[in-house]
Amino acid sequence: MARILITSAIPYINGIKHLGNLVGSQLPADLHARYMRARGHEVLFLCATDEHGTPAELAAAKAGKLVAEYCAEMWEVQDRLGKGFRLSFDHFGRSSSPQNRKLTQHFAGRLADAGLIEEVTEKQVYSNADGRFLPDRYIEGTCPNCGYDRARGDQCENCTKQLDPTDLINPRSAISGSTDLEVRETKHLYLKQSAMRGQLSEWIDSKTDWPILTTSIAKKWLNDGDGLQDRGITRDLDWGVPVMKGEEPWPGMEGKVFYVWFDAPIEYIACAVEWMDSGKGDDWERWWRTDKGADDVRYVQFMGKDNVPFHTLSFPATILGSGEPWKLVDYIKSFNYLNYDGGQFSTSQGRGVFMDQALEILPPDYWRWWLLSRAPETSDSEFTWEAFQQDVNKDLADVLGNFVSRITKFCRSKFGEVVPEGGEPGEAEAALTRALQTRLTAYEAAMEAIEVRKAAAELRALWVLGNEYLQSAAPWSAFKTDEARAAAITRTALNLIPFYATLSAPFIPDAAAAMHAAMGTEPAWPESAEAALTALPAGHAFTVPDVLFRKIADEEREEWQQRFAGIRT
Ligand code: B3M
Ligand code: ZN
Repeated sequence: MARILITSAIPYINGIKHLGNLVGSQLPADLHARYMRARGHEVLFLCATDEHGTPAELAAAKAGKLVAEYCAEMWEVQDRLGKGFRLSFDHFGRSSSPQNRKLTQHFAGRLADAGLIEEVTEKQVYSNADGRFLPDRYIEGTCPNCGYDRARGDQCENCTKQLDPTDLINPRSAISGSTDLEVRETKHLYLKQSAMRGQLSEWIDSKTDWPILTTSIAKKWLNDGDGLQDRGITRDLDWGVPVMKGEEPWPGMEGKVFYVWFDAPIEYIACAVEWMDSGKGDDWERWWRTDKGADDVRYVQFMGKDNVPFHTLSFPATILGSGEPWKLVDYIKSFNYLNYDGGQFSTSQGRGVFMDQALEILPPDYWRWWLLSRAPETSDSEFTWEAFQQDVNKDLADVLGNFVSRITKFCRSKFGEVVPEGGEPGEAEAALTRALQTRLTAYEAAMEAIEVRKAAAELRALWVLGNEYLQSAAPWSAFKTDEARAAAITRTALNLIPFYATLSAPFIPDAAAAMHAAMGTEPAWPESAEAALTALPAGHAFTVPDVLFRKIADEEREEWQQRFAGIRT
């Protein structure tokens, strides 16, 4: 038995996440957590909301709420939706927690003591009307390159040119629209990441088993001239972790906060402290401190590809720079993007299907199965309503659901709701066992390797084998001439239900629970296909479950397609 620490990238607080966000981090992390628990490992699975930064402040202002109040409410919403999708976090924390505040200030103090922090005075745009400094992307104006009148201070969306706020013609505040802007001097802390290039490079080079997507992004940033620039870790904002050197004030930094990307990954650690403080956990340090037993832990992170540089360079720079024995990540699983029906999912534009909307139209298993079986692993993938309908109807309704319903109903009509007695397994059962064993081994290997699509394909193949067996062994025909033979087939097929339930649970936990409940069984990972097929003794009682998966009709699909074609308001 191993100990496995799993974190999902922590979603921003400002709004409900779309299905592309879900499949890029939380959902595959949940798949891994569920699988590892099912194999008997000790798992700590953590996630949280990422609550700091300008977007949170602005979203709160737009909602007419105090930012702390807004965050507390949105945390509730995200927590509820996470539960709705059956995300099995051991703790769903908040980056605004006192635990994270303390740890973030602690890390900053350690980095300063190690000589890795530099104070830099720079010029930044200040808005008199808003009474605040404006981050580059909150300054708008006309693009000097293409004339687009809503270019942002960091980039023109129209011609993609990278800009400085001072390049803009007629600059104005994106918050208030005010043109009363001036350039002021302000002091910030910079983390000297460049001083750690050698250490980081060596660490990344040692990770030969990482997915190519992860290492290629990490190496690009590491080796690109400005990829590992020293990085500003403070901001002139009200909302965030106040800048402190450990527990000491930081002269000259009064009224400033740490940059959201500095404190967000530290929340992975703080979340374990929250977990313990909430009474759910025992000892967080045995998961996070290598001097307290965490060197036995395997730490796996899940995230979208845009988050990779922060997890392969910035956060490790914080950890290594502290000079303290913190656990470093062992494996980073990253994902490409899921697109939506010919374009991109977009939170700011309200384009696509969002977590709350998805659950309004179908239960979580339908989405979990589709998203995971089509996870954007080796390239971007695309959600289309046609593909969704087709896969749900085929894989879940026709293959798995139909198998379970057919054999339980057949048994009930001929033998009653008990596993029938009589007959012996024959050649057909031996062949089935061999085929199942091959797929089971492949499924386990893919799940261990976190090859999500491959694992889904193997699981689907396992379901198909049961269906094919039932079709060709045809107990309804055998029953007419040889009742004992029909009993042996039925017994074999009934045994497949708890086998499928256990194997499928990481993907479709609700259906798996319903299958176990109907069969009067408990999840137990099978020793082998052979053992699984003879697990239920004759005489074991069961009930016919309700329909596990319903089909999506063409009219429904069209209706949803239309409903979600526009933009969420
Ligand atoms: N909140 C970005 C995102 O949700 C960011 C991740 C933080 S992980 C420490 O994609
Ligand atoms: Zn432009």
